[in-house]
Parts: sequence; structure tokens; C-alpha cells
Amino acid sequence: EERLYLDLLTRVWEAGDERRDRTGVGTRSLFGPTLRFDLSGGRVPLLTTKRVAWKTAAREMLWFLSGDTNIRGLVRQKVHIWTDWPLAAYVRATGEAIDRDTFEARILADDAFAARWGELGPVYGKQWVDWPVYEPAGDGLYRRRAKGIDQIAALLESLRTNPMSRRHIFTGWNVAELDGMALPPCHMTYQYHVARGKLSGMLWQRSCDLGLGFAFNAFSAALLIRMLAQQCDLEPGELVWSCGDAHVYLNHEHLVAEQTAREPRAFPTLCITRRPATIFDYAIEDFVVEGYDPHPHIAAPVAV
Ligand code: THF
Repeated sequence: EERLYLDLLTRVWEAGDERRDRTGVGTRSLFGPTLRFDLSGGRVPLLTTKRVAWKTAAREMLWFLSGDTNIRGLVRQKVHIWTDWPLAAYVRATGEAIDRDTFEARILADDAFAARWGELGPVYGKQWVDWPVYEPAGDGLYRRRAKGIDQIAALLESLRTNPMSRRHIFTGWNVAELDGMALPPCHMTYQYHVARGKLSGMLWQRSCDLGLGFAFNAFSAALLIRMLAQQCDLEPGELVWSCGDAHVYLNHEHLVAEQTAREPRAFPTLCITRRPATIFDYAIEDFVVEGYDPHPHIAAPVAV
């Protein structure tokens, strides 16, 4: 099934519409692909044509579920994938020439610095577990309720009590708060479906960096299906990945050439070694990937 991804990569690179994008790097892009991955037998779509840092993706997913939106919690775990955006904002604002390691060291060492410069705004985690709600305050004004909507808890409740529902959905796309986000959500809407004792999930992504982000986004979405399925006593079904703007950055040409020349191997399996009390109690040690035999990593720059 990794062929599906490699074929998409080739198709976008060869037939994609070349365009200047927000980052200035430039992309080739196609609109609206859908890929499906079978999760039965514990199989997960973890690419084998390059080594993917799946623990980094898993740590990011746990960080989303915790509701955290500050990079400090990631940097503490040596996860660097969100640092470039706060770093760019800092450099823009202060004009200070600072490298990534120094910036991360300050995020770790200085509480006030982390609060001011490590914050991404109301991104994924915030919207997933604490979507803001406003209530009439009685004087014609509205007040923000202390606790927002926990979409993940609500999703589990609906999966358990009304499995046949067509409304098993959560989303990070809070229109009113997009302006405050370092980046509007890319993997924005998730829907789930229960059939014959199996839980399937669909991820709708408005935009996907096929060279870098896809590997993370597909694995993370599969991981979340597995956690949800475990919490609901369901078997894993399928991951359906759908994308709006599916693109390859122009500076990822070497990655496309190298990766598509490699022979994909069987996807590995994911074992969850413990059943935590709730969806919010998983830890990185609970995840073991078995039979992962990838080709070597291919480094590629991230467009900020
Ligand atoms: N912006 C862009 N341009 N691409 C993305 O994939 C992306 N994301 C998130 C938000 N904006 C994005 C950030 N997620 C890497 C992986 C995921 C990211 C950002 C960067 C990355 O650099 N991966 C490298 C190194 C991994 C590591 O540190 O070990 C890799 O080779 O996979 C997509 O959600």
C-alpha cells in the first residue's frame, strides 16, 4: 500500500501545477487525492522507503491530546518539529540573530521566555480538548466559559453510546480563532465510522507537504484510530486519508527521486502494550512498533 503514496508523490512531481506558495519555496500541487490504508492485524502506515521518526510523531500526538500549545513540552522531549515557526516569529520581532539550538535552550531555561515566544496560539490541542464556548453574562455581554468543549471526550462518548452515528467528528478548524494561530491546522478534520466491530477513521487534510508531513500525518492518524479503538473495545479498520492541496516542495526533488527509486517493504505493526484508563493517559512507552525495516532516512528542509 505504500505504493499508493509513492505513486501520488510521482504524480504530483510530474503532473502537479507549479505555484508560488506562502513560504516562498514553491511547490507542485494536485488537488483532492484520497488514499486508503488497511489497519487490520495491527498494521500501520509507517513509510518504509525512508526511516520515519515515528516516536516524534507519537509524542506530537500525545502533546495534542494534552491540550498543550506551547513548544516547550515538545522541546523537553527533544521534539524539534514545531520550533521553526516560533523561532521565525522571534527573529522577525526582535531582529536578533539566534540559531535554533540557542532558541530551544532559552525556551527550556526561561519560563517567561517560553510563555512569550514558545506559544503557537490556539492550535490543535486547544481546539481538540478545550474549544472555547461563550455564554451570556446577563448584561448583554458574553463571557468565556471556564472550561471549553472537549471534542475528544465527546467523540469517545459518542463512539461508545451511539456507534452507528454519522457524527463522530472533531475538528481543529475554529474559524473565529484562525488569526491567533501560528499556522491554521493542516490535518483539520477527523471522522470515525464503526462497522462490524471495527473502527475506521478518515482524516481530511486541507494541505499536505507530501515529502515531510505526510509520513507524520498518516502515522499519527493511524495511531489515534488505534488508541480510540482500544478505548472502545473495537478492532482497527481502515484509515482513509483525503487531502485538498497535496504538494511537493520544489526543494524536495532529491527526496522524490531517491524515495520513489526504492522498493517498499511491508508496513510494520504497532503494539499498544497497556490499556490506559482513558484516552488522555497514554505514554510514549505504551507504543511498540514491530517489524519496522525501513530504508535510510532522507533529510529534506522544512518550509516555514
Ligand atoms: N509545514 C511544512 N512545510 N511541512 C510540514 O510537514 C508541516 N507540518 C507541521 C506544520 N507545518 C508544516 C509540522 N510538522 C518535520 C516533520 C513534521 C513537521 C515539521 C517538520 C520534519 O522536519 N521532519 C524531518 C525530521 C524529523 C525529526 O526531527 O526527526 C523528517 O525527515 O521527517 C506537518 O504536519
